[in-house]
Parts: sequence; structure tokens; C-alpha cells
Amino acid sequence: MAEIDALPFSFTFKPQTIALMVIDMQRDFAEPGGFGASLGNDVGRVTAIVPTVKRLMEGFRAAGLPVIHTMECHRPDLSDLPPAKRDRGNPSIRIGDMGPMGRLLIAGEPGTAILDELAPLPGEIVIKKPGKGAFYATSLGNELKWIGARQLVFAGVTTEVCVQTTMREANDRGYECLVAEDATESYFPEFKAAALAMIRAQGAIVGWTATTDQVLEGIANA
Ligand code: TIU
Repeated sequence: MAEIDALPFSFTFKPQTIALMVIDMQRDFAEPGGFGASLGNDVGRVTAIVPTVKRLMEGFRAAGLPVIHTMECHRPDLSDLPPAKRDRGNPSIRIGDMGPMGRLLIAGEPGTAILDELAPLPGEIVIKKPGKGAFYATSLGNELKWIGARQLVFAGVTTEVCVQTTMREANDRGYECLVAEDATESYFPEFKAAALAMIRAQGAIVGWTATTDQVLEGIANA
């Protein structure tokens, strides 16, 4: 077994069964005029982690390990968007409405795309998800079985919403999960800190945390 120096203790993995999950690094969460901004958030916090996410992705690719991307998005007819999600909060514009980058969080619209710098390579798995968790109403469970993944490293946004929800879903399904602390971000620094603390509390109750450098070192030494 290989190891990543992590909290609350070493994360062990087999090089044949580890994969990277990059959660929702989309223009809609990172650029002005997108969904994140429509909720009143400072999207600059998200763009700041792009170079670190890229470094992590490139490390996995260089080692020949799978990189899986997710995108939060809905069908153009909104049939997978429950009113309970559409009507939540007090946004300036809602999911499905026309914004400066096209319809907010709708599959195929320019704003819904993954950021150019982090674009999936041909052949990489891309999961379109209508929920915050990436297992709900998607083929992710089957995809992970087909590639034989058992340990998942998480990057992306936002830490306490889609990253943490997906990590909890994965943990319950038997995957060992680690989140790369500096390759994830929240619009709220205090929520990021709390999410990371609660993930690794109680002896890694949901999973582990480590820096991108620690993850890359563990993979390089595997
Ligand atoms: N609003 C917020 O923090 N996040 C989301 O709506 N989606 C994701 O986290 N991807």
C-alpha cells in the first residue's frame, strides 16, 4: 500500500485504485454573471484555486491515474430541477434564467462549461449532475466500479456544498475519501474550515485531508 501524509492520520491507497474527482469547476461558480454570483457570492475565491487544481490534475494525469470531472447542471426543459431547488434563497436570477453567459446552470450553455484551464481531456469521465452530490441521478457509481476505483481524492467547489455532499455519499458507498485542502474553496472561509474539520474529526469519520503537495508526493512515491 502507498501512503499520503494526511490528517487525521496517513491515507493509504493502492496506485491501481485511486482516482481524482474534480467537482464543479465551472464558469457558473467562478465568473461574474454566473450562478454563484447570482447568489451574492465573491467568485474571486474560486478562481484563486484554479492553478492548484490544475497542478493536482496534471499530477494524476502524469501518473496515468483517472481524473473524473463533475458539472452541476440541468436539462433545458428543467424536468430535473425540483421547485424546491429552483425557488431556494433570494437570487438575482434563478437556475434556467438567461444570464450574461447563457441560461444559468443549464447543460450546454457557455456558463455551465468547465473552466478552459481545467477542461477535461478526451476520454476522461464527465458526470453531469442535477444535485449537489455527484451520485444522485447519475452514472457515477457505475463509472467508479468500471474503472475499479476504491480511493477518491477530491478537489473543486464549493467545499461545504457539492464537495462535502459528494464525499459523504462516497464514504457511505465504501470509498476512502481525501479532500485536497488547497484545491477546494468555499465562498465562506469559515465554512471551508469547518467542513474540513468535520470531515477529518472523530478519526476520519467522513475522510482525510491533505495539501496538494502531500497528495502529489504520495502519488509520486507510490
Ligand atoms: N452555492 C454553493 O456554494 N454551491 C453550489 O451551489 N454548488 C456547488 O457547490 N457546486
